[in-house]
Amino acid sequence: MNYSGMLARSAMAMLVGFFVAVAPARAADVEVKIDNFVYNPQQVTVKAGATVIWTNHDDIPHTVTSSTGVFRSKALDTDDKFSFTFTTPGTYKYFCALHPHMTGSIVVEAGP
Ligand SMILES: [Cu+2]
Repeated sequence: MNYSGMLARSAMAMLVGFFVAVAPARAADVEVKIDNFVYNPQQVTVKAGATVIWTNHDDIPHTVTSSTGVFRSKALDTDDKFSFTFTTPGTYKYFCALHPHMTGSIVVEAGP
């Protein structure tokens, strides 16, 4: 192999190494939609380390408020998002502070 061929090979190896290094090693994000006064899906099971992202699709504000004070969003306007990363296994119930009949829960299982 000539010199430029070796250069091309090592450049390729560096590129591959770069993409492996930046690949995120974490649990997948999970989305919950707020639609028509309902959290959908109402119950979600995730692995520890996962981030849950709520998006308000209603044209009135809602919140995502933990029943035990673990997390609390501001009032989310239309298309606003709120996210929280769950690191500790357990069951996390939440509700909408503006419409307390709206409830949901996140079940967090021990990580992989
Ligand atoms: Cu609400």
